[in-house]
Amino acid sequence: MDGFLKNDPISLQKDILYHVEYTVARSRFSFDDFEAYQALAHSVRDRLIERSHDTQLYFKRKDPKRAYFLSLEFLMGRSLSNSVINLGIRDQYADALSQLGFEFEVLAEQEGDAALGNGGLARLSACQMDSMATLDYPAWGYGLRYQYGLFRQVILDGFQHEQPDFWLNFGNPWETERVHVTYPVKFYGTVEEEILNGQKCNAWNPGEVVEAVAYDNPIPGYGTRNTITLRLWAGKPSDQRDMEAFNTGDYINAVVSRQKAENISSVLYPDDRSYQGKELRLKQQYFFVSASMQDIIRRFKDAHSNFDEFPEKVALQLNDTHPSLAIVEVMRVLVDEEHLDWNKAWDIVCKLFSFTIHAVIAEGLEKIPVDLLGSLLPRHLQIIYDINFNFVEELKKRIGLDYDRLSRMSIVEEAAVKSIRMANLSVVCSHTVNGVSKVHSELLRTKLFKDFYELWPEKFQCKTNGVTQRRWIVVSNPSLCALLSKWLGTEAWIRNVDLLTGLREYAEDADLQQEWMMVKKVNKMRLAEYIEAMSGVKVSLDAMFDVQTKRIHEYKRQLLNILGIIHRYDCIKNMDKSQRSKVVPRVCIIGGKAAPGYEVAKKIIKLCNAVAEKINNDTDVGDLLKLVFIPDYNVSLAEVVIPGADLSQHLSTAGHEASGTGSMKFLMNGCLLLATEDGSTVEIIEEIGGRESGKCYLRDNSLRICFLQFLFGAKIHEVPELREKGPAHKLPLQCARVLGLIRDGHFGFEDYFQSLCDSVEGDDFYLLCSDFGSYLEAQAAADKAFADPKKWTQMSILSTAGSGRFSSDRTIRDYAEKSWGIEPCRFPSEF
Ligand code: 26V
Repeated sequence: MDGFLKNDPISLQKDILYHVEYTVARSRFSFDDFEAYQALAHSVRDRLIERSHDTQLYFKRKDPKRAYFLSLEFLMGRSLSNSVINLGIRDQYADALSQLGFEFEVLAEQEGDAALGNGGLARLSACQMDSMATLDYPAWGYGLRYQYGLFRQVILDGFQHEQPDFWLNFGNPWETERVHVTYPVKFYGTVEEEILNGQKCNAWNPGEVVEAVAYDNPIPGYGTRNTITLRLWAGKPSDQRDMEAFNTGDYINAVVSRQKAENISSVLYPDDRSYQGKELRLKQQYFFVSASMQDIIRRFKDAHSNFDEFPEKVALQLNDTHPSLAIVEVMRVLVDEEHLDWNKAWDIVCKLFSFTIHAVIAEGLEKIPVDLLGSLLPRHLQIIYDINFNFVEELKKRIGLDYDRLSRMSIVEEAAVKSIRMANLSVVCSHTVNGVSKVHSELLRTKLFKDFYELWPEKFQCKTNGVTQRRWIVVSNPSLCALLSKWLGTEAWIRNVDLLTGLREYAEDADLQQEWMMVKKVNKMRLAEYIEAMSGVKVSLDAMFDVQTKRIHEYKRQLLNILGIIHRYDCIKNMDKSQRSKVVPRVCIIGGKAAPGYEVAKKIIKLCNAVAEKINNDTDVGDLLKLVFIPDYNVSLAEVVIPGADLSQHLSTAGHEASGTGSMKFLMNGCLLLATEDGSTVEIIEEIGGRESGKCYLRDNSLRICFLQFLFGAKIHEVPELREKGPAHKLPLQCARVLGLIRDGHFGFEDYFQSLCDSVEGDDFYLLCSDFGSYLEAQAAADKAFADPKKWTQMSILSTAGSGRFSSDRTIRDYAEKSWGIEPCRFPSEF
């Protein structure tokens, strides 16, 4: 049976007005844009709830093996457009609204972002949820409902300031609080041995209990009725503890403790560089893991009584090590609460987990000090020691008494601060270990987890990341979406992205090229309007829009981009009139947040703003060069920026970017990439042609020299040697001149910027110096290519045409088939 709700414009109008009157509690005769958005969102939510009920009941009936995606971070962005598009009722809503005097797009702009994550890893989780729903997989997402998501970035006088993200202040129409889905989560206390039915067992007497309450967020699939759930946990005080405090007469403290419990899920940690052994962060991890495991085990027990079947019904996906306490928690529940024999429990645990790692360097791997873990989770520490003991004993049998290797592989690190290596724990206990691109997976096998790879080669897999074309084309670039469907003669590419390759045969078609250019222009106009409204800077639509947007990190080398821009500026300043007439005009756009404690990254932001100030006010330069820093870059801004870009930059020092997913979004939107051969760009080159690639879909041979990307810089294997050689001999003249300009105060704040210059002229760890020359060459090649609009457009078409491999649909199918062992379970309906 289909749902109760009808989707014709009249029914939709009635629903919206109903929600204006009774949910938003405004008069249906007088409400503003925000209130209209709220009512609209509630009307969409009704439809999502209906579908999610149908999906859950269907899953319950079929009882397939389910996958649970555990992640501390989800960068969902906005939900409205994505939901109505996936439900297939966007146009009906637009009609309904226009009859009420509202414009859909205007209302969509009222929504704030759900920014419960930092960067790549978190947006990847969101893309993957969309693919799991669309491909009808019986899957759940689990995470934390932070009260404050990623901080808002405000730029004052060119400096980054952080402000809290009060995203829940105006309510969140997408979530449903499940007051009856709550679980107690225990912390601290002691462990005592007890005898139960003649058996020795361990009893954990906690010192604190916090209640986890579920908030469900529906994730609709596209072209299917299936709507899966992202369940996020929030902390609330446990009744149990309050009662005790109340009984002892400590009423005030009992009430104050309410606040303390909510603290657990109050704020997202905004630093994605290193683990600082903070107790609150560990508490968040366990809180989320414990609630999720209780929920998953309860669902299993509803239909099954024998834990032998657990791995046949449950697949658990660890998104990096952040949720890896889940391994220990399942062991604890099976042994201490379900009273399974240790070996039996261990057999079960080893069949459950698949682990994906997003880090590249050993320093990026999470370690938890034993003292901290032992005080917060005393029983878990014991279990980890036991797992490690068994593992090391087994290892000795396999490799003998190679103590160096044994200590490298041990889960426990015996260093100045004794710690638990969460990555080693995850590798030992998971049946698959995934890298996020080919080069990253190779790096895991040969460097980061070499010892483990030699022991268990079969565990290691590659699951190259992908992004969802629903969000990154259909939602964010409706003009391109329409154009693609028209030329491919079908909308089927939205579910089957491989069909995009069909565009290749029209890449030289003059009509397509014309329409393609128009689409790009419309998107550039939208971006230009945003830039002017935000910064007052007017940009020319004829200029090449050159974008680098991502978190600010030294390894991502935004500094290289800025040095290149200063070089370009300097060149223009030194040209005569006739030379200037030949310059290809550029609008350089940089955006991204620096972790609040990351001083170098904050300096880079200030430098960018200082250089922008100088260039944008220089009348000699005019439209030939503009530089814009976009503050508070987030998912919804990305939806404006990416479709409007001609060129996008991915400049990581080779070997430092595990994958990179931004490049895939730009590629889908027909942008050309200027990139190092790192992470996923290596595969993008393989797929759509480039330097040294056999594949090249350009039929005009003279174009072979143009390629589809502009690649530059040291390759991964060259990096160690270049670092060894040091920078002194390789400081190119142009680089020295640019650094000189900064040091001499051309952009002000010279004292503040000295250390940035020192880092390049000093040890140059990130190889800005050595890559500078080839970076400028790649930039020159991009200028040359842009000067020929037909060729550029052809390359742009081929970029979109070749982007299918980088859809998260492919990634998720890979996970389902090779890691999770699950199959689609589609609700039987004409959605
Ligand atoms: C680390 C930490 C450490 C301290 C506590 C907070 C926190 C939060 C997140 C992280 C890990 C960030 C890792 C990350 O985002 N990696 C990126 O993952 C992308 C998806 O696989 C990949 O494309 C990027 O190359 C990789 O940098």
